[in-house]
Formats: sequence, C-alpha cells, structure tokens
Amino acid sequence: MTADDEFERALERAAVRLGVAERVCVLTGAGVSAESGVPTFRASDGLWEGHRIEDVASPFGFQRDPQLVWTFYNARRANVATVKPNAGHHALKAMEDRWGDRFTLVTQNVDGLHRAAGSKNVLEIHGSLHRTRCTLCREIADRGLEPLPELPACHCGAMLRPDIVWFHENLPEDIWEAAITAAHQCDVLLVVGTSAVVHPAASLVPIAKRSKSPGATVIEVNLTPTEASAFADIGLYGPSGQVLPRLVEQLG
Ligand code: BV8
Ligand code: ZN
Repeated sequence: MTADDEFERALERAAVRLGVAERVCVLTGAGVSAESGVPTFRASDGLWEGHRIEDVASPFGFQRDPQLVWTFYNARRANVATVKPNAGHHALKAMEDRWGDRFTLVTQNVDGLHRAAGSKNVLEIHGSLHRTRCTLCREIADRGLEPLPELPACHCGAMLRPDIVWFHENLPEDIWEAAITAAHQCDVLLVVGTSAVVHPAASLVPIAKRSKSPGATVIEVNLTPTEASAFADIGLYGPSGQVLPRLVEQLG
C-alpha cells in the first residue's frame, strides 16, 4: 500500500469516527498557523531563534528587559497583522458549525487567527497578542493589532505587558478548567499542529484518552510524529491547511 493509500485509509477512518462523535475537542498549536505565514516556535527558523525563551517569554525576562520583550511582541503583532487565516482555520470553523456548542477549540496560539476565521468557542489558554494587561491596575484591554508604543503604558501610568501566559506562569484558571472539561467530555480529540512539548497544554491529550471508557479517539494532524503521537489512534500527516479541509469534505 502506498503512503497515499495509507493516508486515504486513515482519512476515511477519521471521518467515520468523527461522523458519529457527539462531542469534539480540538487542541491546536503553532503549526495550524504556519501556512498563514506565522513562524512556529521550534522549527529551525523558529521564533525563539536569536532569543532565549527566558529572555522574551518569561516574567523574569520582562522584569530584566521589558524593552526587549516588547520589541519581540510588537514584531509578532506586526507580523500577525499582515496574515490571514488559512484553509485549516476555516475547516475548523466549519466543524464548529456542524457540532455547535458540542465543539470546543482549545488553542495554544496567541495570533487570534481562529477567531478571525469565525470560530466562536475558542479557549485561548496562552492568551492573545491582541490584548495587553496592566502590571499595576491589572486592566485588560483588547487593542487589536494596531502598532503600540515601544514601551506601552497604561492610563494609570504603569507599564503594560502582553496578556500572554509566559513560561513559569499559570494558565488563566477559568479557561484552563473549561479546556480540561472539554477534553474529559469529548468523544474525539483532534490534535493539530503542535509538538506537544509544552505543559500543561499537552496533558489534554492523555486526559481525553483516559477520560471515559472507552476514552476519546485521538486524531493527530501534523507534518511529523510528535510527543502526542503515542496517544494517537489515527495519524493524518500532511499540512493542516490541506488535511483539515479534506477531513471536512470526507465528513460530507
Ligand atoms: C506552567 C505564550 C505552572 C508565549 C507559550 C521548567 C521550569 C519551569 C517550567 C517548566 C519546566 N519544565 C517544564 C515546565 C513547564 C513549562 C513547559 O512546558 N516548558 C516546556 C518548554 C518544557 N510550562 C509552563 O511554564 C506553563 N506554565 O507550567 O505553570 C508553573 C508555574 C510556576 C513554575 C513552574 C510551573 C506555561 C506554558 C505557556 C508558555 N507560553 N506561549 C508566546 O506565544 O509568545 S508556549 C508556546 O509554545 C506557544 O504558545 C506555542 O503554541 C506553544 C507550543 O508550541 P507549539 O504550538 O506546539 O509550536 P511548535 O513550534 O513547538 O510546534 C509546531 C508543530 O506544528 C510541530 O509539531 C510541527 O511539525 C507542526 N507543523 C508545522 N507546520 C505545520 C505543522 N503541522 C501541520 N501543518 C503545518 N503546516
Ligand atoms: Zn493600569
């Protein structure tokens, strides 16, 4: 059987399984935005290149050099302002249209592209580039992707930070709880475009797998196998911007 035949067989199995699913949960990572032109984190040209994670995505880095951190995030805001959702984002929106409120999209991405594609029930567990948070009065503001000053300040005078979950920081309690509930309750978990190395996000996969008896069917969509592959019942390997629309088409 050629690799193509194998892929078609896996796609068929995935569509049959999804077709009878009551509840669907999706976990996405940077890979789902790659075809929109947003760099992923751990590819060779990844975002972290040239920057140690500690320096640009941790509270200590921000304390040490807020200007470096804001330069890094303003550059990402400028990049995301020029990109559009791709066919993979639109396919996930089509899935939400099919399952309605029995469909939950959990994303590690902070680029806002799922909402831009029309997805409504999106749990942004790592925050969003669109929002800032005040380091003093804690006010959270949605600023879209308009350019911000080099070192943005709140109306209260204190320094703003991106409303993003950095390493060593806890995820927003309510959003994370909702993500765990969705993973617990789903019949199918689609894991799309994530290397599944960052926790606790990656733990949603074993949670779904072990939740009910039998646990959820885990379908992985990625270019390559990942840390989540060991839990995957079905692997669909190819660019998510091509694979997800095929899956929606196969669902009929
Ligand atoms: C926490 C916001 C409790 C930033 C992000 C040691 C010390 C301290 C902590 C830890 C430690 N060891 C472990 C930890 C926990 C740590 C962690 O998991 N570290 C990892 C690196 C080992 N986690 C945390 O710190 C979390 N908080 O644990 O709190 C706590 C509290 C205090 C002290 C300790 C613990 C917070 C984690 C959140 C960090 N913030 N994002 C920003 O975005 O600017 S994480 C960051 O990585 C992004 O959110 C990103 O989404 C996420 C995961 O990366 P991926 O999305 O998977 O992207 P990646 O590039 O890795 O992979 C892309 C994939 O796509 C690849 O598989 C590729 O093959 C595929 N792909 C590419 N193109 C395509 C494709 N697939 C399909 N189609 C394509 N076209
Ligand atoms: Zn303030």
